[in-house]
Amino acid sequence: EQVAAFAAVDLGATSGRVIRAEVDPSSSDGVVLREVVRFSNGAQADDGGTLRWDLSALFAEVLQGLQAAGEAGPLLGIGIDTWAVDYGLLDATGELLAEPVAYRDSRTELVIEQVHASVPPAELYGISGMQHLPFNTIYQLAAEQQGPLWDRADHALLLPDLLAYWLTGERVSELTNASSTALLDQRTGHWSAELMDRLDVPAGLFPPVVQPGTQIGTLTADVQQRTGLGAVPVYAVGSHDTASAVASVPATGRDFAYISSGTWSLVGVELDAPVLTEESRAANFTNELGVDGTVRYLRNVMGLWVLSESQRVWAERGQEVGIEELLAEAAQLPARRTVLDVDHPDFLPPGDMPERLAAHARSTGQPVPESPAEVARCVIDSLAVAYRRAVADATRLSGRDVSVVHVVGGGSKNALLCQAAADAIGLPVIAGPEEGTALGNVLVQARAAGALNGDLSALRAVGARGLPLRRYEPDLSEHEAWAAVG
Ligand code: LRH
Repeated sequence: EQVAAFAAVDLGATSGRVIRAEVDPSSSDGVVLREVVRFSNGAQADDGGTLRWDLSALFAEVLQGLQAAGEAGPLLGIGIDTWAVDYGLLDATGELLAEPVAYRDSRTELVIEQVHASVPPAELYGISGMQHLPFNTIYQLAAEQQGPLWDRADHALLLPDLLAYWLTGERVSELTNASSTALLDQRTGHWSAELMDRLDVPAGLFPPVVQPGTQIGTLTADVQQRTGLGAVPVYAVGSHDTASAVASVPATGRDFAYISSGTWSLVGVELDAPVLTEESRAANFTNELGVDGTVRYLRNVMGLWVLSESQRVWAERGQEVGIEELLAEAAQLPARRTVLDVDHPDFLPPGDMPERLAAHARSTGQPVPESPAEVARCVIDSLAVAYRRAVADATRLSGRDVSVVHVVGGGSKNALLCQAAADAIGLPVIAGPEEGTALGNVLVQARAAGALNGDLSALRAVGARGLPLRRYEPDLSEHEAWAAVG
């Protein structure tokens, strides 16, 4: 009997991977993931200083990965997820007009006020449900309107949809990622004609919205030839990586909070309906749409980006420090010596994080982290405090009680951070799966292809089988010290 095999394409801001997944609901493992290709990623400044993704190069990596994934046997489906909010503009013939601008570029700074003059923030929140992030697509498009490509832009595709277009020739807007643009109407799950009209965005710029689990198309003849694959279907999954990550949470009940921990840490709860109160807006909580009608009520915490960017800067100066070594040394240092607001906009753009952390430490009268290990300790502690606040706010504002916190994604391997999170929040942390995003991607396409069935909790149960999860109990004496920080 042939197992059902799928390929998950999962692109993150610092690395991308293609994973071959074998799905067998009758086996003790349920889903087995095998990474076939991994490549690094990062935005680069172009000649004019604009930060861009080299999506064409990433697509070449994706094709190689798909080829490798198919070498072990036929694929029943392909699903794609990436980070949210970014997009490519296409001309009338479907050609990409320029490599996509990366969300950490500063181009929106000058247009946010203009957008808010057309649509006041409170009104915008009522329609879109999105927290204010300066890089939300709505602001990026406003900057684009003043740029050279706008007149030739007939179509916009969010990045996973753009990759799917290149694979299949079909253009769609997948729902979970579309919600991250702040141009979707929360109440209908479709593009807001009203917002688009008031912001002079042509109504048909983005293609119609499809639900995760929709078949987008099949591989084009050209892609088949380049990958050695057949006419494999490409399915829309939770194409916003965070949607797929949260779909993989190995929870049995509903009383959980999650931290999707990668470049960002997305911290919140899963709800059936959005929270659109003024208090929620003021607390900068977002209502992102998830798979199967769920709402991810969460806040973006700046995440391990601050540390990976520090490592990049040290390496540039000839001081390579591996993450394992850094964390082992940080674990020897006293906790909470310096706790900073890592969500401050200063930490959003690429650059000299150790220096920015030092400046924040000085201005708040705390010891300046000097060595790499001290910087790591400071980042971990600051994240733990940000997690504590986000979980407290999410539960208070939504009324959802939580008894456990699931950490999924690459950051689930970080034992120091997981224990600090458990201690700071005062709840057990369950860490894993590490490749949560790929797992969530696979669960949704496997159901669409008929290899799995059931609701989200049934999918989660299959995905959870055989996972090496780790549990961190909160140390209650430590909890008091964390709580005292705020
Ligand atoms: C995480 C993520 C997050 C978004 C950000 C742009 O990768 O998708 O959910 O807010 O990137």
